[in-house]
Amino acid sequence: MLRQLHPGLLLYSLLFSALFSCTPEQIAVRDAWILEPPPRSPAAGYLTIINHGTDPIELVRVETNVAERTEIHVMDHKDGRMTMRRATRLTVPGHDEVVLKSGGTHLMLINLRRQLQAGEQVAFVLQFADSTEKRVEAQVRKGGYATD
Ligand SMILES: [Cu+2]
Repeated sequence: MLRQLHPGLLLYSLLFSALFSCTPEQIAVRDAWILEPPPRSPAAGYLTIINHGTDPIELVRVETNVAERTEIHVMDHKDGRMTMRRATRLTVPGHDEVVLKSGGTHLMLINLRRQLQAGEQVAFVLQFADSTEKRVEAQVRKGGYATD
């Protein structure tokens, strides 16, 4: 024998399944900031990318309209010296995070279109290999500032 489902209960169960079928955001970005550069110099940018998903994610492109281009730079140890090298992508393993920080991996804003001043906010778009785009705001800070 078929019993009719109460309409309210049906709506409730639909909402319930909708809530649990949508996946939470896989990528989160926090603590984005830029070190205030000396005049006519490139600027270094730092941030933390968190991957909440199981699969690795890859940052493939970074853009901001304050610079002609933004590169991902990684540090290499060579004969006891640190050198920086451009990387074409940055991988964040599943359930992990990558911290871009002073002395380590960083963003390099090359050919700034204007002088950046401490206190201002700069918008960035981060593009990942799966074509996810993430907009972040980075604050310009003076050197020696604690990162968080
Ligand atoms: Cu660099």
